Amino acid sequence: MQVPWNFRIGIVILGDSAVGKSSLLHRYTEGSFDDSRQSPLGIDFKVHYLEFDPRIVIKLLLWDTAGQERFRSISKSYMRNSVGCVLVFDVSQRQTFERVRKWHQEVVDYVQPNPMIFILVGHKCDLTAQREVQKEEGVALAKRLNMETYLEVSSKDNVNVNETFETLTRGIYEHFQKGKIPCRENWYGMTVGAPVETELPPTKKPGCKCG
Ligand SMILES: Nc1nc2c(ncn2[C@@H]2O[C@H](COP(=O)(O)OP(=O)(O)OP(=O)(O)O)[C@@H](O)[C@H]2O)c(=O)[nH]1
Ligand SMILES: [Mg+2]
Repeated sequence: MQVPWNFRIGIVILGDSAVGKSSLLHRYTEGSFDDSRQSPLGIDFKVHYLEFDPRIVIKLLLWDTAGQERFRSISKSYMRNSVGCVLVFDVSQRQTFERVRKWHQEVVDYVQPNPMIFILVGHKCDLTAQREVQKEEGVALAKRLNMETYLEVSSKDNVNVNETFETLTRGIYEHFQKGKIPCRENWYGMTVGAPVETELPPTKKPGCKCG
């Protein structure tokens, strides 16, 4: 079914392999945690709708990329047509946190001159005993890299999953309202004012004899 929307926003999910990117997207769009899934193609795509007050409907195009280096060239094309990035690390694997700066720099370099709004996710916060990165470190890094915010998330226990996508989308929308997101031709990161799509049959014009 076609749903009317006011804005269409592309969001890419990035981060090292096995930090839980696919699980996060699955939890957000399907509402469940599935331990058995694997995407062999290195890319997955979902559509999700969000509604803000007063009745602003946002169509999210959500791109799940694979963390492994061999998939990087595929991931790049999705970076280019996104305006938002969920940058994920695993709080129980310190090296994934240490690579966040590198991911951030790579994305910024690659998408310029287009803007990219980031949110930092410390994932698998349910793994309390194995934790190797503290919340304060995530907060400080998100601030230093000028990201929207830092959230501690668990797809397994459904903690802060909706908040991640809602906070990022709201941040993008606010940037747009402040004129910080230009709408360029041939760039699909953010599309505005799309026609309202309905499934209603076309109305007959008065005096029309046909049909
Ligand atoms: N404890 C815990 N484990 C999780 C969570 N989210 C994902 N996992 C596990 O982490 C592993 C990797 O999850 P994926 O979602 O496949 O990770 P990915 O980032 O998509 O990995 P790539 O596609 O290889 O880049 C799986 O065994 C998941 O079950 C979580 O919130 N908590
Ligand atoms: Mg994956």
